[in-house]
Formats: sequence, structure tokens, C-alpha cells
Amino acid sequence: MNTQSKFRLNDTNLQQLPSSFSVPNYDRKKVEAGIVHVGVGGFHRSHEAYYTDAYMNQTGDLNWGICGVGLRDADRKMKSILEQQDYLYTLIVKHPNGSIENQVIGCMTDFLLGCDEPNAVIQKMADASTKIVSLTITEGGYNFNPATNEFDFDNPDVIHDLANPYAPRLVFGFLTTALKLRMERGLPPFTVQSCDNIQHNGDVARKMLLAYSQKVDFDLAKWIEQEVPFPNAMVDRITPVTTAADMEYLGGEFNLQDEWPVTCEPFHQWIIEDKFSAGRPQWQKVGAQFVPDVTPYENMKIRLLNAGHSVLGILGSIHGFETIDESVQDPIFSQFLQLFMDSEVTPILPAVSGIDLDDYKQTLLERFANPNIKDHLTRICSESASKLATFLIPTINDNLQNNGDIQCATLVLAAWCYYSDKQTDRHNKVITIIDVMADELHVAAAKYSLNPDSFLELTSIFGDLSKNQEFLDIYRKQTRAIYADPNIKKHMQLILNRTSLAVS
Ligand code: CS2
Repeated sequence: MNTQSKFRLNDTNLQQLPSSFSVPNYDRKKVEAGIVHVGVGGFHRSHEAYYTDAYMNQTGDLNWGICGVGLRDADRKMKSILEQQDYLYTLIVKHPNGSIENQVIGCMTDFLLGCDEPNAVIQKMADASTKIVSLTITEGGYNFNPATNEFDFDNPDVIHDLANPYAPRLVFGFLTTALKLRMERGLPPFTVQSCDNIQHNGDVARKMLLAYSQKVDFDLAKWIEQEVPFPNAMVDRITPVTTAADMEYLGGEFNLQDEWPVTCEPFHQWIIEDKFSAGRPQWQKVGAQFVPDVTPYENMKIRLLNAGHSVLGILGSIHGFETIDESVQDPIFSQFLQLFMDSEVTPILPAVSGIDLDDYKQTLLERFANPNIKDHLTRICSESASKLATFLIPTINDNLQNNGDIQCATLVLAAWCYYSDKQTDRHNKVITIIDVMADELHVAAAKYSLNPDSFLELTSIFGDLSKNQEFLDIYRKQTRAIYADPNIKKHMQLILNRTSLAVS
């Protein structure tokens, strides 16, 4: 343990870092912010900012710095830490063999807090130097009603934003006023680039922005419709929540005081539709891929990786596991995941050009097993209502239509009912559940003993599944079995036993 006093991460102290650290090789004072990014969390910092920093290191093109934006009070901490660190932070890349690469990311130039200075955010977006406004605002940030997929005008923040165009709360208020200013000033629009993990993320952003802007100004909405590109993208890099141990590691090993580093896996992937109104970084030089249509890549990633995470997450939580690597180390869990991917997802995925699905699935298992990425099931299971509705339930529906298998995916829903009802693992240990629908999920699931299908009545999640007899027969049998004995591995094993993958 190092006992010397620590030095803070900032521009001046970069030279004190050991040579094993990679640091920006470009002159940070010359970086211009061509990108405004809303939602600076771990994922933005391990993904888009990582690619942009790598791009600057490689090409010396300094026109694509990132001005971070947070909209809510909860973003104040990020702003204040990044400000103190000259907008630098450490990316701690953890390999499965235990080796660690530490990289200081330098492409962020500034950070604005929308709830304190909304006009500064609007003016920054409206400025001619801004070419791209990118977003990681989570599914909830898109403000659609999950039952109808339409923009939710009943949200009190939307009502507030319509009345206060220069002091909005939600991203659509900011984008609309900034684009209006650009239209009035005769400037080209910026590209709206969603980096959220939702299918057709660009199309969703577009639909929501058009709905909102139509209420503000019809001509503006027409202009947005015709001029603003919203490229869809598939984004991927497993980024667990930063822990105190990550900071202690930097302090203990290197005397470095970084108050909010990011830990992630080495793997990263970014597949983007090439539609940009005012230029873009040549991210392909550092591994991003530009394609005409991202749909098959998104489907593959969401249905295998994200759904796979939920399979391990829900079942693993009931078993009493805490992290993804711990779950996937268990042969029953890894074989169950493999069976889910092979027999329920692969048959319904269209071929993906340039990708060998067997390799992709093998790599997924290896990524999940990375023992140095302690990805907690609390993060994986957070917002399961929206995740399962988009990552898993469509797979069940597709299989029901194609006479495919639904045993594994249905077991996850049956287990999720038990999990939402009891909110404990099989040993009665309380599970932390983070979900905007947590109360509704609990209320619906807790009626199980009165009505075994009560959980399925949440139609904004399950759609019409409760009307499908084939699904119902399996779901009822599985829930009954789990309520009788929450030893979830037993039920997974039963499904495995019916296949050649049975654990001997
Ligand atoms: C995870 C994702 O919680 C989740 O939904 O599956 O955050 C996952 O780690 C990322 O999509 C990986 O790119």
C-alpha cells in the first residue's frame, strides 16, 4: 500500500502518472467541442467518449471535443467532480486475465447543468460550432408511454416545458428550442445521435422530438422532419457501476485521486448508420463501423446480450448470486444461457452480415465470465420492466408465431413474478429492486395466490401474452413450481434435462 500523499487528476498532474497510463497525446487547450452530449454517466464515458478520445489521439483532429450536459440536480456531482479534474477521468479497462489498462480520457471540454443554467445549454446546442447532440438518457428519458409508444404529454415536466421554452427540464424541450434558434439563424441543424440501448434508438428519438416540436411550432417541426438526421446505432460495452474500490485502486496503486473513474471490459462495439447533417468524427478509424441499416446488429445485441443479462440477472438474483460473472461461472446457469441463446434466440435472428453468430455467442459467454468485471445483478435487473418488455418478450412472441421454443424465456418471466412478489432470494434475503414500476410490479405479482395470472395483467409490459394458451400453460406450470420451491436451479435443470445439454 502506497503511503505517499495523493495527487488529484488534472491537466497539471498528468505528468506525474506512471508511463503505464495512457494519456491524451493531443493539446487539450486546442480541443473544440463539436459534440454536446446529454447524460454523462459511466456508459458515455466508456463508449462514445472513449472512441472520440482514441480518434483524437490517432488523427490529431481536435474539432470533436465533447461538452457534457446533465439536465437534473442528480448530475451536479458529476459536473463538480469533472470540473475539479479539468474534465479528465480514468478509464480502468479490466481484462479477464487480471491485467488492467488505465487510460486518461481527455476529449471532454466542459460540463453544463441544465437545471441551473438552461439557457447556457440551449445556446451551446444552438451555436454553429455544435455539429452533433448525442444522448444517453436511458429509455425513460425518451418519455414515451410504454403501452402506446407515443410521446407522453401528460408528464408534468412536459407541461412545464411547453410553457417554459427557455427553461425546460426534459431533453426534448432543450433540443426544440435550440433547433428553433438554428432555423431562425439560418444555421444547419445538428445531428441527434442516440447512444441508448434501445432498438431503433434514432427513430425513437425522432418520433418523440417530432411529437413534441409539433406542439411548439409547426414550421419548426416540418424543418426538423426534413433536415435533422437521427442515425440509429448499436452500442456495446459492459460498464458496471463505479465503486469505492475503483477509486481505492487508483489511490493505492498510483497515488492518484480520481473521484469518479469508470471501469469497463476491453470489448467495445459501435455500429452506426451514416446519416450526419454537419459532419462527424471518422470514428471508423478507431473501430466503429458505419452501415446503411443497423437493425440486424441491434436485434442480435439486444436479444442475445441484453436479454442474456436479464436471464442471468433474474434467475441469479433468486438463487442468491450477486454478480454476472458469479452466475455464469455456475455450469447450470451458463448452460441454461447457452440453451436460451441457441434454441430460443438464434432461430429467430436474421443473418447478420459479417458476423458468425456462434463466435458472437461464445464471446458473450467469455465477456460475462470476466471475473474482474463485477457487474452487479442490481444494475442488471434495474428497470427490468422496460428491459424485459423490449429485450425478452419479443423473443417469446416471435417463437409463439413460429412454433419455436419458449421454455427458457418463460421461466424468466415466471421467476420475475416470484421475484417481484417476494422481493427476496430463495433464502429470504432481501433483493434491492430499482424500477420505476417497482410498486406496480409488486402489487400485481403479490396477487398471485388469488390469481395465478395476475402478474400478466400488466399489459404495458406483457402485451397480449395472457391470451396465448401455449404460453399460459408453460407459465402457470413454471410459476407453480417456483412458488412451491424457489430453488431456481432445479427448474433450470429440468429444462436442461430435456435437451442434450443436460448437466451430468
Ligand atoms: C445491461 C446493459 O443492464 C443492462 O441492460 O444488459 O447495460 C449492458 O451491460 C450493455 O448494453 C452492454 O453494452
